[in-house]
Amino acid sequence: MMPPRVSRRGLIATGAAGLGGLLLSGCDRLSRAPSFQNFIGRGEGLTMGAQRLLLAGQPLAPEFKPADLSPVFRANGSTLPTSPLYQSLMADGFADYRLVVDGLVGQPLSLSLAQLKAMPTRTQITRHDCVEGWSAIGQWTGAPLARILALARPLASVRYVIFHCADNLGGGPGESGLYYESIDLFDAFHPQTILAWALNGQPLDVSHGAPLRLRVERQLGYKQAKYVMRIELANRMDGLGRGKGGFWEDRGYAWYAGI
Ligand SMILES: Nc1nc2c(c(=O)[nH]1)N[C@H]1C(S)=C(S)[C@@H](COP(=O)(O)O)O[C@H]1N2
Ligand SMILES: [Mo]
Repeated sequence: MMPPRVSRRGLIATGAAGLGGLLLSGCDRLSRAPSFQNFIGRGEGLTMGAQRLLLAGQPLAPEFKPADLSPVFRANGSTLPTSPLYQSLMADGFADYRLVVDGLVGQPLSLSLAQLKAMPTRTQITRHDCVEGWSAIGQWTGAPLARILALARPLASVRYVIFHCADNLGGGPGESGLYYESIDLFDAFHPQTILAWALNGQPLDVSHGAPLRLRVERQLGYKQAKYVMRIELANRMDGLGRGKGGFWEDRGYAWYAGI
C-alpha cells in the first residue's frame, strides 16, 4: 500500500494547526484555505507531531517468526570495549550506566538501564545485514527511540541524532577513533528504531553491544551502533570525527545505508 502523500508544506501547516483529522481531510484542500497562508511563516521546523504523522506512512523492515531466528548471531567489529570507564561499568553489571541525551534539546536526560527498561518496549525479529557479506536474524527488545526523544523535547532545529559509543577502533593522529553513528529524524522516529537492551530474550551481552545498542532496521549493520553512551541531537555533522556522520562513513561508507 502506498503511504498517503503529504507535502512538506501541508505537513508544516498540519503541525502548526494541531493534528487530528487534518491529514485525512487532505492537505491540498487545506493548503488552499485562506487561513493556511498564516501558518507558513511560523511553521519553520517540523514539530514532533508532524514528524510522527509523516512516519505513519514509512514502510517497515520485514519482521520474521521465532522459527526463523539464526542459531548463532555473530558478533562483529568491537566485541569488548577496553576503556577504563566501560570496564568499570561492565564490572558492576552496568548498574551505574547512564544514557545521556543532550545537544539541541529542551530537556537533557540521564537515564539508568532500569529507567530504560521501565519504558514501553518493542520486540522485533529482524535480519541484520553486514556489508562484509553475512546476515543474521535476531529478536531485539528495547525502548523506541521516539519515546526517549519525546522526553528530551528536541528543538525545531534538530536534523540529526548522533550516537556516541564507548569503544575506540583507533583513529589517525589527533583523532579520537571512538565509534559513532548518526541518523536523520525519519529513521529516528521510525517505529522499528529502538535502543535495544535484549537479544533473543536475554540481556544484551557485551559482544553485541551491552548495555544498549541501536537498531535502525532499514539500514546496514554498521549503522547499528553498539555500546551507546550518549545521544546527541544536532543540526550539523561537521566538527564530529571527519564530518561524514559515522566512524565507517568517515572511512568511505555511505551515510544512508538503506537495505
Ligand atoms: N560501537 C560499535 N558499534 C558497531 C560496530 C562497532 O565496531 N562498534 N560494528 C558495526 C558493524 S560493522 C556491525 S555488522 C554490527 C555488528 O553487530 P553485532 O556484533 O551485534 O553482530 O555492529 C555495528 N555497530
Ligand atoms: Mo558490519
